[in-house]
Amino acid sequence: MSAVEANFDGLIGPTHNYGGLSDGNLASAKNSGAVSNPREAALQGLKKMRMMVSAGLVQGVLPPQPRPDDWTFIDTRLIGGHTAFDAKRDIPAAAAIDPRLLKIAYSASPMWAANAATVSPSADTADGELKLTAANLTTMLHRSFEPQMTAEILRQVFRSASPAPAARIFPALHAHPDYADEGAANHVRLCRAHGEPGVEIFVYGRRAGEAAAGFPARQTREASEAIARAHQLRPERTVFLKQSSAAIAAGAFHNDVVCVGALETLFFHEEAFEDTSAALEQIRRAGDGLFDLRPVMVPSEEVPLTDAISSYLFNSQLVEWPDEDRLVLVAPTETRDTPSTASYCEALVAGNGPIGRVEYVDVRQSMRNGGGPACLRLRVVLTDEERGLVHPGVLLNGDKIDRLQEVVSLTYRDRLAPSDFADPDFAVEALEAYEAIVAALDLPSLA
Ligand code: SUG
Repeated sequence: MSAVEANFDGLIGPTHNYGGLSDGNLASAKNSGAVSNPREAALQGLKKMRMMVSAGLVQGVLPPQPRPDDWTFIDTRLIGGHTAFDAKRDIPAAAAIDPRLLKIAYSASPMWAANAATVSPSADTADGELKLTAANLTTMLHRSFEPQMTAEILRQVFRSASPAPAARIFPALHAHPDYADEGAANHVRLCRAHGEPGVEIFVYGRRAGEAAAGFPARQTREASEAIARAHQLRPERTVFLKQSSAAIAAGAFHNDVVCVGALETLFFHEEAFEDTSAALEQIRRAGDGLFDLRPVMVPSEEVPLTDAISSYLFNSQLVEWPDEDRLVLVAPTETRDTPSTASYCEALVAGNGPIGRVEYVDVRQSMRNGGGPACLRLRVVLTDEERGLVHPGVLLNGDKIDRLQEVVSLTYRDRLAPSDFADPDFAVEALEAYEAIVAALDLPSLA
């Protein structure tokens, strides 16, 4: 079946800030409290999307979520017994009661679309239906407020309630640490061609009930298994791998910080998996008859784990580029600025392996919160028919990107400091900017 891999990027929202909210995410901790520039952040993201569109790739966008978030105030009783949020009344009160919760209510974290859902293309599911499960994001408090709205956005984008849906959208798994799930950031799909059946690889950090010291492992094996069941994946084509605890301890809070895969290629760090040779063997066995695995392992000797994590070499998009024989790695500029990863990349493309070029993109505003190019996108393989059923408002072309740039430039601030959160006028401004974005995407029912 002919199919394309579409990237749906999260549009960075008007409240993008450095909250220091993610334990185990070194960049988030390092930049905690810094002044952010939401306008520049969103424009950097849009520039990346434009590059993909200009190359002839299919590019979609997912809207931000409204922030400050009503439910953060209501569910935590930050507004006492009131049942609806009122900016003028509640923002100053929240700033006095619990500034951290107020910051959480403002988090623009839905921008990292790789954590929105796990996606199984129709070629992999027993009933031939494209399936997505929204991630519950239970591990980090600020992210645990995302899943309901994420599922709603996905339902609208993939028109799941219509008589001809593009995809089936499952709500998030039960919100308990045993089912902790962070979506596509811990999921890799390999295949010969996007429209052909592939192998789905789920990478987990711990098992249900397992307590580990140090940074949290955000994905359980049980969560991944539950998704594989719901998505009707063929067991013999599904692989569950354990992420190495060394990687988590070094700051790889998702597998996509140390590994990325596309088509037959798996590009990963030597210390990404608990047992590398067993992992490759499992993948080969599952892919037998479907594709020939092309592993590209980056040795610790050439790129120490600490450099891999600070440069985000692996948090790159690995893309089949129109008119190019080999894959293109869309990497953050930090990878070019880190000596070990820069020289690794030079040697990589000079060799005759499956990766032929590196394209560097500036997403520094997001990177300072631990979100590279790959975090910002959700990959969805779409057959021609499915693509035709997607809500057209979110599929981008140059004109639509122009429009979004205009809205961002008009409605987003270029300077946001933590003290601004206590100002109710900022809350009103941010919600208005959100409404302008969803209107531009023709998603008015999300307003
Ligand atoms: O969940 N950062 C995000 C970054 C997510 C990156 N996604 C992938 N690797 N796929 C996180 O840790 C920081 C927010 C703050 O501190 O304000 C944050 O949520």
